[in-house]
Amino acid sequence: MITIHHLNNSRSQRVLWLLEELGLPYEIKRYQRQKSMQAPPELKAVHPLGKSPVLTEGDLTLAETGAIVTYILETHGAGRLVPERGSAAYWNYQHFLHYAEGSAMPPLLLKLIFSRLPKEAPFFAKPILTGTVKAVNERLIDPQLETHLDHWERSLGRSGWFAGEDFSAADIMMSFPVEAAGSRIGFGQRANIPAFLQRIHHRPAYKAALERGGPYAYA
Ligand SMILES: N[C@@H](CCC(=O)N[C@@H](CS)C(=O)NCC(=O)O)C(=O)O
Repeated sequence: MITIHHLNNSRSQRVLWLLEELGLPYEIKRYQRQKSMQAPPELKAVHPLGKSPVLTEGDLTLAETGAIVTYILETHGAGRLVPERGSAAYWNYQHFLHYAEGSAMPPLLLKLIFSRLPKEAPFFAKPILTGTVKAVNERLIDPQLETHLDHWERSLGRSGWFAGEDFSAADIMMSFPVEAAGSRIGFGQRANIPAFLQRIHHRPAYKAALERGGPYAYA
């Protein structure tokens, strides 16, 4: 039996969604974020990184969403949610599978960390930090994020999905950066990205995963 070590309100939601799309049985072991938003120490007993998601099945303990998604698809997917191997869509799919955590999330994480800095600083440091954060946002983070959003908008313009003509696991992987960008910076005038979000939110498996996983707020 597949077990997902699931931190509330986290990336782990994508794995539950994939399992629901595939109709596979699984169990959830739940962990609650601490006040600091960090995972509780019990997760380190499951995997040394102490992050979620982690999948366990038999003797296997696997961390990192992209690896977990690939494992589930290769061992239990029966070819579903992956474009035809070797096709152009397949390589686009591979791009988004790796890109979601490898390239899209880092600037979004920077944006989140920098936005919290002035709020958490002592009062005398707030003005300096506010100015520094504004400069870093304007010169570094925001232009990078605009480039990422343009890439998503253009890619979704082809079929409404990130890779090929059909919904695939690349869309599940990309959902987290897309949701995070929506709550941190918005999509500007772009239409394809919010339309993608609407489409995924209507999928029965997405809703079923939310019911099992709990509220999800993309903070
Ligand atoms: N790239 C990793 C990121 C894992 C990760 O940072 N997970 C977050 C949940 S969104 C976490 O466990 N945060 C709690 C913490 O860092 O203590 C993946 O996709 O699995």
